[in-house]
Amino acid sequence: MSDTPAPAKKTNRIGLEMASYRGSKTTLCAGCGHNAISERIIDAFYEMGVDPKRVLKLSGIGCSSKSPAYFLNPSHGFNSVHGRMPSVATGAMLANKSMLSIGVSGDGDTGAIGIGQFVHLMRRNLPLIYIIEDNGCYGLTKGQFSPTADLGSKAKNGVVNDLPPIDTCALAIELGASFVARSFSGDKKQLLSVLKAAIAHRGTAMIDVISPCVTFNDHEGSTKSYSYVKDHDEPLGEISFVPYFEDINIEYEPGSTTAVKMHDGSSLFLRKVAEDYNPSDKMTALRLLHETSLRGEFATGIVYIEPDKDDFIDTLNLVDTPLAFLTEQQVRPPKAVLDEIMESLR
Ligand SMILES: Cc1ncc(C[n+]2csc(CCOP(=O)(O)OP(=O)(O)O)c2C)c(N)n1
Ligand code: SF4
Ligand SMILES: [Mg+2]
Repeated sequence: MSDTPAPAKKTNRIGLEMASYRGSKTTLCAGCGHNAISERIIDAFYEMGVDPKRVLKLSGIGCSSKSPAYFLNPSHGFNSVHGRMPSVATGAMLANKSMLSIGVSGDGDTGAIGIGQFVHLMRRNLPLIYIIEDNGCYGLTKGQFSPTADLGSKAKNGVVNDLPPIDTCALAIELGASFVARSFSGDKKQLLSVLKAAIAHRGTAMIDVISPCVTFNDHEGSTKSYSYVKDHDEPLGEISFVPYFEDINIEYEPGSTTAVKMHDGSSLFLRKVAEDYNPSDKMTALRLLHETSLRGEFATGIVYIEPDKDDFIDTLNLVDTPLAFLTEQQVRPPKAVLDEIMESLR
């Protein structure tokens, strides 16, 4: 028997092992894009050293909305009603603004039944990482077209979609979201950088992740299959993210790189493919989304960013102490004030 001590387990900067960021075993189909996204979420929160007990996981209904069970087990979670996650997230963040919220939705959950809630979430800029696991179909109810399915896309049974898609990124930019990205579940490196930047962002970070449904939407004729997305992915450039707790030690050419200072002091470097692409310009971002979609392509990366925009909590001018921690005496007006109000109503 060897008396060599077992090697110490690897921990992150707050002393937690990767196991503290994992969730329950997935019940989704093997190969589902949603599982790869859960893996990247685990990596991003571990590498950023976020305390999972400070995290609130939210979702609606769908295969995608089951995902929060498969990451960050020690976090708080609320699996809400179909399309209604934004209102639950809003209530939760107003009650306790010290939490870091991550919501997972589907393209059906967001683009169909939940579109009304999505619209108001984006215009409020609530601090929330909002991920759409976008497979262009209702996976949980056996593959019907969702509102992000492309015009002319074919279902497994041969039916052709005759409605134009909603581009959730364009909609989010138009409505006022301050961080809008598109990625692909099969692009580990890009998705991890986008997620880390979203963790550092304060405001709504809307990430549409194309995430193929291997059971109902991965055949020829689908524009959300693994092979179609691999052939039509147009990365906007390379993303390097340096968290505030690390030294900036990356090489970049100033001429072709945009450096963005994040709310928490982290740095985001966007090495552009197209020289004229400016992710802080709304019109450029909307034009890019429109032009790539006309070519049947997906632009991936951070499409739009406005790191200093006031979020919903700032707009409401809440007291410093999270509302959930205020005492009864602090929230109830004194009797004299109530008497005065009553008197004024006579
Ligand atoms: C109020 C209500 N209407 C309809 C349903 C049925 N339903 C469950 S999941 C779903 C769509 C899921 O699609 P999506 O959000 O894209 O998630 P995916 O399963 O594709 O990940 C529907 C219509 C429901 N659960 N509740
Ligand atoms: S049905 Fe589709 S979306 Fe649902 S778990 Fe299976 S592969 Fe994923
Ligand atoms: Mg879906």
